[in-house]
Amino acid sequence: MDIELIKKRFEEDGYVFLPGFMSQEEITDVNQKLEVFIADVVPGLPANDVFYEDKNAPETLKQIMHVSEYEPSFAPMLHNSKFSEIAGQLLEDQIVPRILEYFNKPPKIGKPTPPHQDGYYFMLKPAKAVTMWMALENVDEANGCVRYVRGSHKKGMRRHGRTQTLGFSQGITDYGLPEDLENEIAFPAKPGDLLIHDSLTIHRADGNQTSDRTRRALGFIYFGESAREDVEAKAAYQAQLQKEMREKGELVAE
Ligand SMILES: O=C(O)CCC(=O)C(=O)O
Repeated sequence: MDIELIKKRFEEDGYVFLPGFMSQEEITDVNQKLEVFIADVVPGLPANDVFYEDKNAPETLKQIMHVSEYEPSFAPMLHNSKFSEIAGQLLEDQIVPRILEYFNKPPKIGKPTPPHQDGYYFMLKPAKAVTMWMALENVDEANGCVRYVRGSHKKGMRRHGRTQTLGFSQGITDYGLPEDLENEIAFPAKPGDLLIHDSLTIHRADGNQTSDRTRRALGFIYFGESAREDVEAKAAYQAQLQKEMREKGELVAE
């Protein structure tokens, strides 16, 4: 797909699907590096950057924040790559690479991703940011593929409230209106397929209902340089969130 078509789809729908964005060889390499990182480095990372469905069971790993900071060999992927290039083209701005994250939904217990808009977490004015999500293995309805609500990026920010989902603390409180359900589209993906969405696009995913498959992916976030972050509001929000998580025993002591 050429860049003009990618931009057109992104602007109209609020997302774009790019099959085969990374080759099988590249994905094999990424998966190998991640496996070593998860075995050797992740067990020693601070609890607020690594989430497990069950914090006493390492095999239930569900999310790793700041992957490229803890494993610098991933930094070029976020900062200087075909991912960052396309982010700049879509945002029509200089970009600020924010984070490379790892997402998993372990078999049977991997929880749903609540319906949300990333912009609610980002707190930007204007809401100029994109998120990319790349499958690291086969992802479908059964193990929890991403679902977008087409055109939702044009309808403003919805009301969000606290969820019980570790790693996705905020969800749209009235999700499920007819216009949500009519426009929701599931995106099964193969390893190397890339989804890109606007920071106002509503998205969610089901839990992993399979008994033997994980659902691994990488997430990339880019802000437009002209977007301003509300730093104070964000710090207050993060502090409140961590307090709540500590009180509920979701964060292990560091
Ligand atoms: O991995 C998922 O289920 C969803 C990820 C997500 O919400 C995001 O990348 O913005």
